[in-house]
Amino acid sequence: MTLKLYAHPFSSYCQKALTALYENGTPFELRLLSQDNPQVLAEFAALWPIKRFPVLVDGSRTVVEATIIIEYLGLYHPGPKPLLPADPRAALEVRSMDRFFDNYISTPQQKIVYDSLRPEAERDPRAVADARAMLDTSYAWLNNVIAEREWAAGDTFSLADCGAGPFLFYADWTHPIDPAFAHVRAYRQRLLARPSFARAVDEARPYRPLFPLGAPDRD
Ligand SMILES: N[C@@H](CCC(=O)N[C@@H](CS)C(=O)NCC(=O)O)C(=O)O
Repeated sequence: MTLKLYAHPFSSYCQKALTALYENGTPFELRLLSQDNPQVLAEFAALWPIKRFPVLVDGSRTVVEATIIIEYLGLYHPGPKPLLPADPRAALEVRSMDRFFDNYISTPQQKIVYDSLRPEAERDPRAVADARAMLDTSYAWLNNVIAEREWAAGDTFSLADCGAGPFLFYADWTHPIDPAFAHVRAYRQRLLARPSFARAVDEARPYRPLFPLGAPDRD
């Protein structure tokens, strides 16, 4: 039974799941979420009324949330490169870093972008300022942590790096990482050089004009 991923290549959370799939060479069918594919959109809405993507379908099973999709793949469709350590104590550090990237890099980054899409009168400058402050705090914290590590949780590329790639990618476009955070910038470059994430970035290139704040001419 072919795995189906309901996703869009330009979406950061989809790139998180795609990086895991590419990392392990896991075969799947992309169900592209696009206004040009009303049938796919209808299937997606029926599968997950919350309508956040990606969503993975494995036979009769629907799996939501990028982190859970990656954990699910490791359990039911393992490949050559496990993205969570077998040792539960080591896995805790990976999960902790995964939560950091979701909650304190991606969430404030998305808040800034979604705010920019609202009509002027409905924007929330205070929330945007708070989100920018959170990103600065997160960059500073990460700069210390990643100074000692090649990957988010140590020497091995993991679940946490699958999210770190797209989230730092778009966070830097949204709220540039100050050159003072040299370790974060170097880590972002290591992620961009990782073939699995580089493939996701390349597949999303045609969609760059869609970036609401304007995509910079780099990366
Ligand atoms: N908690 C979800 C978040 C997924 C998410 O926010 N996806 C974005 C695309 S990157 C989305 O669905 N946006 C559509 C919307 O907000 O309506 C996960 O971890 O998968």
